[in-house]
Order: sequence, then C-alpha cells, then structure tokens
Amino acid sequence: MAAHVGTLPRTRKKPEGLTGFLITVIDYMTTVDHKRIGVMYLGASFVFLLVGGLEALLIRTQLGASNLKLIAPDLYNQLFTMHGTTMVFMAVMPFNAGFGNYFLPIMVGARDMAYPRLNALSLWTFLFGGLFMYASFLLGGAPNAGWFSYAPLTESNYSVTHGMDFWVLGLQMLGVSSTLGAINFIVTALNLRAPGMRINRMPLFVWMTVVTSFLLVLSLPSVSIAMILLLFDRNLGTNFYIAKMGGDPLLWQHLFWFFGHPEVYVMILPAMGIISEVLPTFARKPIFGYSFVAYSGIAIGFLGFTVWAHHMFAVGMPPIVNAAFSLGSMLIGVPTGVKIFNWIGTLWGGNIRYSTAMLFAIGFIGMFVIGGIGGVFLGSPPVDYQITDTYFVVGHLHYVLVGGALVGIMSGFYYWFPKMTGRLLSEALGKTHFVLWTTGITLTFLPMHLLGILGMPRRIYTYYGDMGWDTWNLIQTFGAYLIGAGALLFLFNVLKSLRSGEVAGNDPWDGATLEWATSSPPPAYNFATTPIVGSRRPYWDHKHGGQGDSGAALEMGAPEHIHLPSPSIWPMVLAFGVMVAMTGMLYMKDLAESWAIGDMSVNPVVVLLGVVIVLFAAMNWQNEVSAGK
Ligand code: HEM
Ligand SMILES: [Cu+2]
Repeated sequence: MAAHVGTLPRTRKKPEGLTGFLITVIDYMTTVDHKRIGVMYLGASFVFLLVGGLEALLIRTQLGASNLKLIAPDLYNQLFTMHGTTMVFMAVMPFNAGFGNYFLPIMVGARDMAYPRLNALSLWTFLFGGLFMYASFLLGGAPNAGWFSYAPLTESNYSVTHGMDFWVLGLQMLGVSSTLGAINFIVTALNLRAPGMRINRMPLFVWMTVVTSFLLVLSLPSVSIAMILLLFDRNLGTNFYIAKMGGDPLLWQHLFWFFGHPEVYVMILPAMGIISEVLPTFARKPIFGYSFVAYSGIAIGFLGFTVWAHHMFAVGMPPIVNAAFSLGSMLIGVPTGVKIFNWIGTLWGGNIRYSTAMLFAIGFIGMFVIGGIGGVFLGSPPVDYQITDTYFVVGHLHYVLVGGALVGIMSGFYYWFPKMTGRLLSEALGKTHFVLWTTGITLTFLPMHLLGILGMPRRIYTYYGDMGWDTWNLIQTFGAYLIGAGALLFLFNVLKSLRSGEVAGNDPWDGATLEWATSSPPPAYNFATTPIVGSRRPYWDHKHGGQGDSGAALEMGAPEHIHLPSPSIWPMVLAFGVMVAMTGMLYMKDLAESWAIGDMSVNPVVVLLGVVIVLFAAMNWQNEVSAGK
C-alpha cells in the first residue's frame, strides 16, 4: 500500500555559462511540457500585470487632484483602454491559464495535457498577441475606446489611428489562444484522469477550470464575430454598427456582453477554485459541501449566459426586458452565496494556520462579498439608472477583479510556489504584502462607490475643484501606490526565494491533492508510476490512515514505459506566422484604397508571408506527429 512517488534519475547534465543559458532558452522555446508552459504563462502574466499596473498608476496620478494636466488627454484614453485590456486579457486570464496548465494535469494524475503541442501554441499565440497589441504604442497610437470598445466610438471617423485595428486583431489572437487552451483543459480533465479519479473526486480547482473552459468555448465566438464586423466597418466600408446608415451600435453591446459577462466568471471561477484548495488545507478539514461548491460553479456558469444585458439597462430596452435581466442577475447571487457559506463552513471549527496563502484566501472571501453586493445594487435597473457609467461601477468591478480574482491568484502563488520551485516564499514579506494590498485595495476602491453616488463619471480625464471629489481622489491615488508597492514586494520575495529561499520539501502544507505527492518541483513525467486514487483527498487520507472511500486512498501503479512527447519549435513558429499575417491585415483599409486607385501595396505580401509561415509550420508539425514523436 505504501505509495512511492519518487523521481527517476536525471538523464542529462547542463553545461554552465552562456551555452547553458542558450540551451535553457531553446528548451523553453520548444517545450511542450505543461509545467514549463505554465511557468511561462505565469511569468508573462506577471510582466503584463506590472505594465498594466504602471498604466493604472499613471491614470490614478492624473486623477489625484482636480485640474491636473500631467498626461495628454489623448494618451489618457489609450492608457485606460490598454490598462483594462491588459488586466483582463493579458494578466488575470493567463494567470488562470498558467495555474491550470501547471496543476490541472498533476491534480488529476496525468503526465501532461491532452494536446501538448497545441498547448504550446496557446502560449505563443497569447504572447505574440499581447506583444502585437502593445506594438501599437509605437506604431501610431494604442487602442483608445475603453476595454469594451463601444460603437460608434470605434468607427474609423472617431478612432482614426490604427489603434482599434490593433485591438481587434490582437484580441483575436488572444481569443484563439484561450479557445485552444480551453479545449485542452476540457479534454485533459475528462479523458486523462488517473484510475479511480472519478469526476466527483476531482479537486475543486480542476472543476472550476473545466467550467471556465466551457464558458470560454461558448462565449468567445460572440466577441470574435463582433470584432470581425467592426474590422469590416472600419476598413471595408460596411455599416454594421453605424446608425445613420441603418446599422445598430447596440448590436456591438449585445455581442460584446454576451461574451463579456461570462468573461467575468472566467476571471473569478479559477480564483474560487484556488481558495477551495487553500481553505481546507490550512483549516485542516475537508471542504464543507464539496458537491455544492462544484455544482454551484456549474450553476454560476450557466446563469452567466442569461444576464449580459444588465450592462445595458440604460440604453432604452423595454422595462420587461430590463426586469428579466435583473431577475437573472439577482439569481446568480444564490449559487454565489452557496459557495461563500461553504467556505465559511470550511473555516468553522477548523484548526486554522494563518499562512500567507490562507490570509489571501480569507481576504478573497471578504473583498469578493463587498464586490458582489455592489453587483446586486447594480443589478437593479432603477438603481443602475443612477449609477451606471459612474465610479460606482469602477468600484464594483475592481472589488471583484482585484479584491477577488487577483487576491485569489496571489493565494495560489503563495500556496503553490514551493511546489513549482522547491523553495518557500518568505512568510514575513508575504504578510507585509497582504497588509499592503488589503489596505491599498480598501483605500483605492471603496471610496469609488461614494464618488460614483456623488456623480463622478468614469473615463473622465480630469474634473473641476468645486465638485467635492478632491479628497477621496487623493486618498485613492495613495492607495493605488500601496498596491503597487505590494506587487513589487512580491516580486522581490520571489526573486529572493529563488536564490536563497528555505527548501520546501515535497509537502510543506500537509496537502490533500496529488500534486503534493510528487517531488518539488515535479519531474517532467509528474509521477514515476500512475497513481490509483480511492478518495477525494487521496494524499491526505494516504498519510493519515490510508483508507479512502473505496479501498486504499492512494496507491502507485505498476512500473510502465514513460512516453513524453518530444520538444517542437513549430507551435511557436506557427503563432509567429499568425502575428505576421495580422500585421499585414492592419493596413487592410490602405489596401482597399490602393486597389481602388490601382497601385500595388506591400500589405498583401505581408499577409501572404504570414500565411506561408503558418502553412510551413503546420506541415512540419504534422510531419513530427506522423513520425510518432
Ligand atoms: C452577484 C453578482 C454580480 C452582479 C449582480 C453584477 C452586476 C453588475 C452590473 C449590473 C454591472 C453593470 C453596471 C453598469 O455598467 O451600470 C456590472 C459591471 C461589471 N461587473 Fe459585475 N456583477 C456581479 C459580479 C461580478 C463578478 C463576479 C465580476 C468579475 C469577477 C464582475 C465584473 C464586472 C465588471 C468588469 C463590470 C464592468 C464592466 C464595464 O467595464 O462596463 N461582476 N456588474
Ligand atoms: Cu455582467
């Protein structure tokens, strides 16, 4: 019965110095290992988080007092658009994809994701898509119509730079990346689970990642289509969103929010999954009401598709429509409340260890509840009429996304860092980070609710001194700097631990799920032999008594031949080709015009070049697969 989840000896020694470094770079560029891909996802997301955070600090500094003119108004629009777009699509979502990549396969006892090369393609399309969008700052101006890009602001006569084209094409790449990743997560969780790992024994983080993946697959097409129509409007003379030509700007809002509302659950559900792992571990109890936590996640995902027009209460829909969408929005509060009761039930009577991961998880509950209650207010049409498009909305969304999603992600970092690196993060620095963030988040986002009620509109560049908004704005700006300091402290903590952190061992928190049963960091093949699972908390039951609810809680299967897919450069080349083609597409309008006057433009050449790279990479990829690598 004894489980030996050991490691096999290392097969290869790395040279030192520059050669070693180059080998590492090439290793990462060609890797198909879900853990390395996960680490790259997490690292890139953190860089984007810092960039998006810098943009936020610039915005907050400009708003710190009335009548300031520190940034040009035009740049201000670009900053708040890129801030929102970055945080949503290049920070929170890929953080979730990073943890999902690293831990979902290990937690279900698999060797890798179902489609390892496709997984690499997801990573590279995300990275190139993000870089592509940021290139806009240097190529004539970044997108500037807000992260929701409402028509008709986005049409070519209002948004004259190529910024919106960058936004549309870059976001298409990020959407492709998310769709591929989502399919991979679903197939992995449904098909590659270890023997005995029934659906209702899957860790809750896996559950939430699966629900999230379904949301992505079902909602992304809506925004993809909306963006293609916008691209046509801007470049080919169609009028999908132009009212005076018979189009409808509200079509954009419907298509966008049919994606946009499920998207908010895409951001929060994985964080809910993380804290559903952290809370029981540090309360030293099983999660209270496992099935309720899992099924309420499904209910939230399902209801999430019925409420999108609550973002549009004030556009003049008939009252009965507003009422229906209000009802749906209020209903979502029920499964959300169920989860919150279950988390509190998990803490109740627990033998609690207040580690940094645990503090962030508890902080999540408190701050998410504040954000959720703000949401319930906004879900009431008469209330929303008063506060839509004010700072109240900004307060609400930041409580759920920073106080909720990002704080949950941080809990995940403190929890899983020792597994990923073999070293502990400093608890003292971690707790300081926690204090900086909770104080900073409260000072920055709580007063926004008040300012919203006082009438301060969102997306304004500056305001007059006699509005009475100065004091709170100054406090908010101060709070924002505290959040920034916390993020830098976290970075310092990570770098310090990587060099000289305390060695963690395989199971520093007395964990319950399979990732703690292998070494830290885990070997490429995760487990030397396949784990056989007989419990919802296989490793915990194995350590504390051995029995699961059917036979042994955890056994290791017979030795077997380990097959791992070989590295491949082609996913990266393919993603690069897509970026090249997108670059050509950017100048579609100039192309249409140059055709009209009959001279040749370089753009079709660039598009063609991109397509050739894509086809070349796809062919080589296919050859590798047929060669059985
Ligand atoms: C009980 C649950 C919730 C309800 C009833 C709710 C309701 C609303 C409503 C009605 C709005 C539109 C406000 C307006 O524009 O006038 C809104 C905005 C928003 N909510 Fe929620 N919300 C809930 C939970 C969440 C969660 C969990 C998240 C994300 C993790 C979230 C993220 C957002 C975002 C990002 C916006 C702003 C969108 C924009 O930029 O215009 N909400 N919420
Ligand atoms: Cu919504």
